[in-house]
Amino acid sequence: MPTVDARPGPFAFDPDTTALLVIDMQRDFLLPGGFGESLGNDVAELRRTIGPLTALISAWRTAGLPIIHTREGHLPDLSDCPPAKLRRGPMIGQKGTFGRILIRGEYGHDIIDELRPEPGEVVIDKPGKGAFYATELSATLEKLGTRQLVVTGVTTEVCVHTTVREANDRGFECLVLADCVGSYFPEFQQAGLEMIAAQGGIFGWVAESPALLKEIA
Ligand code: C5J
Repeated sequence: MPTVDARPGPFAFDPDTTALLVIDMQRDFLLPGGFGESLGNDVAELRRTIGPLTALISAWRTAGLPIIHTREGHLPDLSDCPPAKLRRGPMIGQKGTFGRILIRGEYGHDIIDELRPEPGEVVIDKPGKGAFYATELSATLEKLGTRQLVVTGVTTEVCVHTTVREANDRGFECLVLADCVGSYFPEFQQAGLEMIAAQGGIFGWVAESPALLKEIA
């Protein structure tokens, strides 16, 4: 079985039952001048994931393994956005540089050009931080026969963490790739990754993408 050099220990995986999850690599979060930057964030902290993710997605496609992309966002009438989320994120639904912020169908809500999904790849729209909540992700993974997830995307301590925790509770083994996940806050990036691998891998494993690429080349 292919085995990745990871923390807290080797991550052995069966390619037949492993899927790549690419979380929320959306223009609203990553583009200069967009929503993320308008909140005072440095989008360069997220954009450093684009190069490693491009290489990983390309290799994953060549290996013929499943890729699932997610997008955080809401229906145009915001009926799927809990009032509590809106109270703490009043910009959701407002007009931004790239259309209404975090609204499905708007330019800013979609995935960045560099990582555009290919036909046949699943794209899951999610209203929450976790990719399992109020989505078809569980059913999709069941149909694929997935037991292990390689988790990438943004942001490390929010949607990546929430999804890894949800996945862990559902019995999936998660490998999080440090160079393919990003946070606006370097200290959260570091702590977020440490939390996953701590205590014998309480939520999963952490590795760098070259260690995985070697195994699928
Ligand atoms: C956030 C996300 N940070 N995709 N969303 O609001 O992590």
